[in-house]
Amino acid sequence: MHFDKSRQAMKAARALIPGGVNSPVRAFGSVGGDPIFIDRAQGAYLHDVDGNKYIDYVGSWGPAILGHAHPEVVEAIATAMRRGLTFGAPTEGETRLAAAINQLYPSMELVRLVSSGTEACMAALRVARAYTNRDKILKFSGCYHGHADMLLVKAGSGALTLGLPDSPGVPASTTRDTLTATYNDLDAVRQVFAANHQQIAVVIVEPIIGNAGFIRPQPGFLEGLRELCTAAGTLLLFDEVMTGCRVALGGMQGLTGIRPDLTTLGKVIGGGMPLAAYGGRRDILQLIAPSGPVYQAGTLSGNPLAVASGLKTLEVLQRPQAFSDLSKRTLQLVHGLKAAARTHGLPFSADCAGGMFGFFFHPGPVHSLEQAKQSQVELFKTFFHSMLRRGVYLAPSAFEAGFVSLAHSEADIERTLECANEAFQDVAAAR
Ligand code: KE4
Repeated sequence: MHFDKSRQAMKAARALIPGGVNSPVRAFGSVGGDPIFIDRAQGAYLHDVDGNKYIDYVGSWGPAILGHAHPEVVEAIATAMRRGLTFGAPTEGETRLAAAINQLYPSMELVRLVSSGTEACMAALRVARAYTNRDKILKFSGCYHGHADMLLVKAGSGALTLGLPDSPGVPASTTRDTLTATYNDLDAVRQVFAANHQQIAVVIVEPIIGNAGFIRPQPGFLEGLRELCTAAGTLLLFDEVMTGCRVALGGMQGLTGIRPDLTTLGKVIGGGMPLAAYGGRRDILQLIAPSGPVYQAGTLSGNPLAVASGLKTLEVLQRPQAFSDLSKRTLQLVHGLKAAARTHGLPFSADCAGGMFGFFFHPGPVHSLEQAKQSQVELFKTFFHSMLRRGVYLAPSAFEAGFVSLAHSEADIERTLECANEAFQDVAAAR
């Protein structure tokens, strides 16, 4: 396997695009080497510009849950395209998508469609601050909620991967009201609430962290947040941009029965097209313009092509057996990885929920960013490149989650585990 054309492509890209990529985590910054440039993708497979084929476990960071270029989604977009790409005026498809989301997320009594998860989180925080007439927000270290200024504090994902959890260019005045606590540490949260009595507008949380690797909430943590928020008149915002329709059709709120006041969604609900959403209690969301004074807008919000893609994706995902098959495949992958790592005596822990998984070169358990950072990133780098050379494309960062699609077959999972066994051998030899 050679990567000559990707290397040339990266050289050309660097001359015109910061770091050669349009999103930092794509740059292989923490694993070293140049990223592979994708030529095309189909189902569970990516094909790079050098003609190499990979089983894909990034899935564009979540959206490609049906597999790439699903024929029914492509046809839905093509049909929509022939009727016009964008109107800047309401369409009935947007109402149908809002209804589909509301059916899966009853807590989202009103839904506003936007173009990215960043926009969704930014707007949700704005309306939370307006509703409570409070300025402070509480987030958790290692959680990533997009790149809005006030959220770039101890952020996860690319910021963490590149060791830039707090970004230059963000005025202190903007993050002065952003409080942080350690994930899964309810006592720490109680202390923050006590020190900021009746001043916190909203707690924003990834109900399973997917941006510091895969970190599950401990029993009682999310329930504790719900109680603390209710008691303090603080809103609870589940950022389900990654977990939504991924860990379960109804997200973590569906799995846990916890009803957040606000929710953000993205990725899967656009099926690969730029679409995200925020929503929640009617008495909160009706403050959003034009029904209320809280301003938020977007030229391409609710774009007809993205809506067609999202509607078809959610339709296919809700077919009988679809989600249970996805969950089964993911579990098979994680069990196989743990077994293979164990035979090579490696410090390794892995976990999954629905079609989302993660692993650390760490004996586990990993309950927080602080613990995730104790994982052996050097072992991850060796594993990542060893898998890449064998035709398995993992997230190019030790602090990201992985994603399986409906297109991943039993044979793909078995092939992946064969490669993992050899890659773990490389890791053990390199130790
Ligand atoms: P976008 O603005 O990238 O659409 O969504 C931001 C966002 C918000 N909330 C959560 C929980 C998220 O995971 C994300 C984006 N996730 C990253 C993957 N770790 C996107 C990949 C990237 O930044 O290129």
